[in-house]
Amino acid sequence: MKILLIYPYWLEKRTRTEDVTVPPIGIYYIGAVLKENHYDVEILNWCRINETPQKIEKILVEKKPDVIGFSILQANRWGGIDIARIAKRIDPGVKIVFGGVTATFLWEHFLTHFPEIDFVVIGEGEYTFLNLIKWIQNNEKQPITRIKGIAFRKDGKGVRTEPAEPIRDLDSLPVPSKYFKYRHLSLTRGCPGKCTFCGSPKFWGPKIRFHSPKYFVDELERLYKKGINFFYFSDDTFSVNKKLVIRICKKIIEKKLDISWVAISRVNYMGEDILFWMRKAGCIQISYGVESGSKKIRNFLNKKVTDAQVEKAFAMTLKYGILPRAYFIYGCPGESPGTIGETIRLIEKIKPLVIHFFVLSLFPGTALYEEYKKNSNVTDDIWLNRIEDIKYFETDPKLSGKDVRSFGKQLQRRYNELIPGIVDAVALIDKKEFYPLHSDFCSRLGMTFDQGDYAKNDAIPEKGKIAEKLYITALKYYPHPRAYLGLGIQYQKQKAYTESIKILSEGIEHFPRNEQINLCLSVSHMNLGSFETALSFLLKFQHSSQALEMIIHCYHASNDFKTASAYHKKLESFMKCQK
Ligand code: B12
Ligand code: SF4
Repeated sequence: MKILLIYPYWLEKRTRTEDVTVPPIGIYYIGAVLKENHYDVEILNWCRINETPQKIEKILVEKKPDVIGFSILQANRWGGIDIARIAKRIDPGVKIVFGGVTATFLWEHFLTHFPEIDFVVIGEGEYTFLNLIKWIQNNEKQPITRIKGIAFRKDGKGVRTEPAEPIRDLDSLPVPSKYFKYRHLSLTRGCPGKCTFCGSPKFWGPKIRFHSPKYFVDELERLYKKGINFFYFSDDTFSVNKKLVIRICKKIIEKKLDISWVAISRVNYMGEDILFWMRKAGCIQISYGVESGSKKIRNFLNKKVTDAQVEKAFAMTLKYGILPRAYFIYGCPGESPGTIGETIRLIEKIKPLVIHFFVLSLFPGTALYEEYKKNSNVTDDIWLNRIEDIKYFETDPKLSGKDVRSFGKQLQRRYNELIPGIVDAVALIDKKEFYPLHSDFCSRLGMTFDQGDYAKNDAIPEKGKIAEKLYITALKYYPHPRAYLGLGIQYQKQKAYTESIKILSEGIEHFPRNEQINLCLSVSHMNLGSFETALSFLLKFQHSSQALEMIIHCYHASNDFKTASAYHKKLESFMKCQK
């Protein structure tokens, strides 16, 4: 029996794609349970297949699946439907199953309007899907109603079976990294919050479940051994159980996993003790949902945090050299120039190093969406439109889209202006054992202004200067290759080649084998016409095409065409081997 698990493409084109190109973690758990039960299962990340639609049919014809399970969020539900239609056209016998957050909340809608969908798995999917697969494999002999947690079509109408019990012991699940390679992990299921814009409380229920430190760190270690060293801990509130997180951090340190990771949490589940261990274990960023500076709006969103908690958490996080990142929502009921002003004042106080501003949207499964349906004639049929979500302002006559858009621009504009001052105000804890980590933090932040996200943002003033300052601060803490390289490049951009040579030479004293520093240093020498000196650094890296190109350039510039041509041949054969 061939099973495909597909993460389909979303509807709208995005400028930032990193948030939507990663398959949900759940799909790996589902895949692992099937593999553990010896099924032939494959995960297809089809979030971009709409760019080459002819491939859909070709691959489905080749793979001949018996069952296709789709992981459905709001944004990719039409992608799932489109692909399911093609699959049914190729083989009307293929079983189509929808699972995931949106499938769970819109199961009736899907089964009513889309005959190509055979089953919906409601909620936590691992064992429900396994049971469904076994049932299909056994030629559907038993009554389907015995399978808990699914919905199916009966006499043309969608019906659901009894809800499945939550998996009591999350560690009983096979570790997905045994079978797959990925970067997003989750420690928990459930969240202590009940925010009205979020589907998580209804999806996972009030009880929070955890993996043990052993399970979680084993999962990490396997991925690390597969060559991954950067991770996203994608929980609703990673630090909800502080003791557990500290044990995990200690285990990461004990096992000497040289990794970096980011996490998501709430400001009221933070403390100095946990931040200390998180940073030591490689945490470089924590995202917090702050949502608004207006208490009235935070109340409406049921975000139960105070300004004082927000301020404290941001200051503490930064102090340990972890980048505090804030999520804000605008376009909420009662949003006005006054509430936007309150949000700006809170931003000025908490000084987040990164902010994401979102327009308030309504998703099925959230309290806000239920409220909207109750107060209007709208039903789930609204999702027959090819839209990703509903913006709250579209449902509130007191808010205009034009105003909301201008609020968004105002927030972003003010934040851009604040960024240089926010960086200047960075104050890190003065503990010697943290100096190497602080150097890592400052140089990484420097990179974001130099080559990362902020480098592309023309609205931020004096990015080069900010990066330069950060690299210098980094080096005051501790020697770091990223800081030497970054500073060397900054000086090159200013045509200050002598300064660049000075700093890069210092870098080479600490990191003599670092290829990038050596190459960068030779660039400065080449710019000063010292080709022989440049060669003395380059010739150590004859396995690198970039170094070979520079070597050829140096010999040419020194009128040694014979040697240049010999290296040219070497480069050509090197490139052939690479192909
Ligand atoms: C971490 C996270 C992210 C991360 C990483 C996402 C990822 N690739 O894993 C980032 C930051 C990138 C992200 C981005 C966004 N997210 Co998000 N995210 C989450 C969060 C907090 C955790 C997801 C998670 O890992 N859960 C744990 C795993 C085990 O659950 P799972 O993946 O859902 O899988 C289980 C079931 O759903 C089911 N299942 C899933 N797939 C399948 C497939 C089959 C065949 C079957 C049978 C079952 C099944 O079984 C699985 C195992 O039990 C959830 C909230 C939540 N707790 O679920 C929001 C959530 C999924 N995100 C949400 C939103 C809105 C977004 C954004 C649109 C935000 C934005 N405005 O940009 C973007 C875009 C996401 C997209 N792809 O379209 C909403 C989704 C609403 C919706 N119905 O679509 C959620 C529910 C939060 C909310 N606000 O309500 N997100
Ligand atoms: S927004 Fe965050 S804190 Fe609020 S309920 Fe959702 S996951 Fe929990």
